[in-house]
Amino acid sequence: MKIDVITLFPGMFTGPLDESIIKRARAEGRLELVIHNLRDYTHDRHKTVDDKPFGGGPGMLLKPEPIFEAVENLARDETKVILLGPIGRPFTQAIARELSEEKHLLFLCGSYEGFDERVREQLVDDELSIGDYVLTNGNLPAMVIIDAVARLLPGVLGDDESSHEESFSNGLLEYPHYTRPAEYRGMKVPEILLSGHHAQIAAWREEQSRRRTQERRPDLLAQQDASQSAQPE
Ligand code: JF5
Repeated sequence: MKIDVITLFPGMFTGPLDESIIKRARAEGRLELVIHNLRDYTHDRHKTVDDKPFGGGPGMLLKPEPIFEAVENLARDETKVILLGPIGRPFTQAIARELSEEKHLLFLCGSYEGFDERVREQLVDDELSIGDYVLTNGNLPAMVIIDAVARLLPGVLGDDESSHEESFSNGLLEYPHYTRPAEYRGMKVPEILLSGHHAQIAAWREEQSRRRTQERRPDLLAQQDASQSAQPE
């Protein structure tokens, strides 16, 4: 997969996406990631990217011209152009799975007060939020989404890192995990996990997942019930 990012702060991306699993995915050619500076698409001496809002009010908006030029320069027919910000639809693991099937993603990272609405009307295919809070710009949200998508690309996770039993893969939170020693500071690993009874272990884990989800994220169970009782259209 190819991912392009258009940002005012390209330096923010070096580091987080240059370590660990994402570093390996890039080195192996499974993910091609290129960061572009929006200022490179300006033509004036001051490399102006923002301006005051029509109608007045506080703050600045990103002006449309550099963004249109950048997107027109980088996007192809198959490109999905994604805007990040608090008014986007909530990003989920299901959206991560869908995005991981795309050939080319282009992330537009806003700053200041955001984008001229014509960018949304003409250039943007989807607008995503990573949660109900406000950040200084869309760079961290872009990195979060790139990380969640890249680890789902074919061959990126090794067998030991498999995403099959992790939280959200079955709509539930993960069950508790233990490793050696079997007793540590008086705290014992649940007997069932040492028993070798694979079917009973699986049943225990499922029960733990349900309990934990009920306790911490009842909204996830409600969603599951809703999707299981939904009538086919
Ligand atoms: C941003 C205008 C972008 O604050 C966010 C954000 C919160 N959840 N998901 C994204 O993005 C930065 C702020 C204001 C555009």
